[in-house]
Amino acid sequence: SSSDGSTEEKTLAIIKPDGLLGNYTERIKNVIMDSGFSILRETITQLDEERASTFYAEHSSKSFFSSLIKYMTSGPVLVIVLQKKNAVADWRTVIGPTDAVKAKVTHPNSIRAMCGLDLEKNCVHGSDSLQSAQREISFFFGEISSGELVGMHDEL
Ligand code: RTP
Ligand code: MG
Repeated sequence: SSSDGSTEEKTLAIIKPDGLLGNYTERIKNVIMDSGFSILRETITQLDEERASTFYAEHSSKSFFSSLIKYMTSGPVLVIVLQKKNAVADWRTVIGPTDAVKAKVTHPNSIRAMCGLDLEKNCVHGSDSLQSAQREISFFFGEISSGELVGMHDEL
């Protein structure tokens, strides 16, 4: 599969606990729609320590890991499967850099600039590669058939 923008891709977005608590969902969804993404699936869930640790396993040896897990389990999250051409890279562009403080300076129109607080509390997640996207979508939703109708979703 390619990531050159020529084929439809799916990616995983999460509105993190601070994003949901701050009532940013509607504004984030407006950005999603304005950026040309389709929402394939969405679900609200409360991550426990084990599920959050598995989801972010790549960071398990980092100094910020325990703080990240505490943050991601501090309240419910909204998990969304997005689809469009070049979805993985385009969603990363739309959300902006990891550090929301820097995002406000360098990418003022990004989602993290809009609703993020700092390097940790940055209000949204985006898969970092096609491979990560596939793993993360399966983690929350199991397998989604490639022929699935755009616009079908199970909640909200
Ligand atoms: P995400 O995976 O959530 O989309 O974020 P990302 O790719 O931009 O950043 P990543 O390096 O994967 O880090 C995952 C999340 O960990 C928190 N973080 N804290 N205190 C720190 O140094 C630090 N660095 C990262 C953030 O919540 C980041 O989104
Ligand atoms: Mg990441």
